[in-house]
Amino acid sequence: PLPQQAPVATDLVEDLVKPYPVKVKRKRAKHITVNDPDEIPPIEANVRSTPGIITTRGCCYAGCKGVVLGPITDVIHIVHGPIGCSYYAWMTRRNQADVPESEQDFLKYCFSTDMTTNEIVFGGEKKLAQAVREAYEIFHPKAIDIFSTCPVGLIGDDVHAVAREARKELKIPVFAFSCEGYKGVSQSAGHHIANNGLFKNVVGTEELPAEAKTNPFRVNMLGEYNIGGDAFEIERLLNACGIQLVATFSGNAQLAELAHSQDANLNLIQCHRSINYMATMMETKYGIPWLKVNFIGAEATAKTLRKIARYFGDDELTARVEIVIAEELAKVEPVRQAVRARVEGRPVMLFVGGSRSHHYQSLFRDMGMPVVTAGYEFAHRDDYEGYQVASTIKVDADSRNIEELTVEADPEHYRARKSPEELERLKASVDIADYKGMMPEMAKGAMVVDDISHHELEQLIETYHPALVCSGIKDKYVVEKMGIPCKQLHNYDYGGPYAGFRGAVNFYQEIDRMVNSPVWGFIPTPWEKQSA
Ligand code: CFM
Ligand code: HCA
Repeated sequence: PLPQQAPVATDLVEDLVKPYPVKVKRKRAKHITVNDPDEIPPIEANVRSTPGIITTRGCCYAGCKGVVLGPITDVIHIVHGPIGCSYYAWMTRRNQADVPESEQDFLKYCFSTDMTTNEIVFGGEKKLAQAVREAYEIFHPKAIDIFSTCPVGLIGDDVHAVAREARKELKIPVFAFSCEGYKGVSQSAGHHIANNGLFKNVVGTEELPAEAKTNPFRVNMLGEYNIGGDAFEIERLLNACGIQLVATFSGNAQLAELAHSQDANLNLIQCHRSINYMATMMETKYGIPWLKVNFIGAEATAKTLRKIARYFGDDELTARVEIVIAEELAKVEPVRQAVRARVEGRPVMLFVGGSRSHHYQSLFRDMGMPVVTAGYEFAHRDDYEGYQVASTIKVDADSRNIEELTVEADPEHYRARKSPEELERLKASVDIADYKGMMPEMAKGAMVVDDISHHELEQLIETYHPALVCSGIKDKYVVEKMGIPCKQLHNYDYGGPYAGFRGAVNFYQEIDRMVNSPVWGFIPTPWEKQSA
């Protein structure tokens, strides 16, 4: 059931954009709408931010290096650019890894060419080639990747030529990414560039050893970056159910795991926004079907495990999954009930990235906290309005039916066409009530705001008097100075994991501590100041 919704002022859209100049007003109004799950209103998304509105978006380099490729532990990631591009992204995302002693781990390092005026004027290729050589001589990594920042594209350094030469010289894979920060309109372009490079250069370059192929339930997790340890909890649950995790793209990931990931027989997508490209390419080339999942929230995790079991259609697996769910929920439920009694009905606002503003609504639903307004920084329209939920299967948002799609297969590469039985199992595993996108799963009357500005955020806080705002570092202290606790849903502040069952317990307790802390009583909110 959808959560209860607080009443909304009907002229709020008009109010929010009122102080803007005419052109900006017209533009921003298209990104703001009042939700109706039965008749999804259109919303503008994935377009250039309006200059000057103070967006919270990241850049193409952030999406490529920071998000998708940076978490790979045994590759040296060299950033070709001014040192700030590296410094401000150094461990701030809190993607974690648990690397065996015998393996290389460069996660905590920060490699940069430290581009300065000299390279801007005379070119930076030589310095880059030298940096690659030095990194190799000191660390002897299995592979090196190079990431372009804004100035690289502007001055025209050929990073791919440097990578080519380095490959010949060092005899290890060296690949470059043209992910200059200004490309595209957000980090989204960087995800796409990273997925293409990873698919072209890494996936399928190794085989899973025969002894690792005996379990018929072999999955990859796609779009799970192990922020605050989420991937550890997901792996624990999959193991407990007897499901083999081949690779995670790319949380706690080593190159070899990604290189033989084509030997999994199902892809599970957690963050659709950053990695749907990979799922599609792996389906087309290797015939691996994919399923959209959500491990955020206890109810959502239980559903996800059942969905996987339904796909494999094995009685023993199904029985094991039910045992795991029962055992885990028995531990979750007392905490959930206790917290719910203290937080129920208190309004929340959610403005994060490209998928969490949707997924975290499951956790707030568990606690009975209504999400009165939410939006993404950079997601695309399908993330708002509804997207494909499994390979070759789409839930039609209007009729709520399952539609079958045909895959445009490349006959040269397409190895294993899906059998009719596989298709049937896929269909059976898709619950059409689930994962249709943010708006079909949000209450009627909730405000949806894309690429929110600071002005809009502040005004929405004054309108809704939320008990909690969830956002990132660019808003956190602005919000807290207004007397409202702000939970970072990017890096989880100092907490996590929040995925799976243990994660849900962590999250309930954390939110309880935050919204019920007496400290907020000492900071008057703007509306308390006004009435004083
Ligand atoms: Fe996917 Fe992410 Fe997100 Fe994302 Fe990001 Fe992130 Fe995010 Mo920050 S991949 S879209 S580009 S779930 S870094 S781990 S928290 S904005 S909501
Ligand atoms: C990025 C990474 C980021 C930023 C988080 C924030 C992350 O976009 O460059 O603004 O708080 O999750 O670390 O999304």
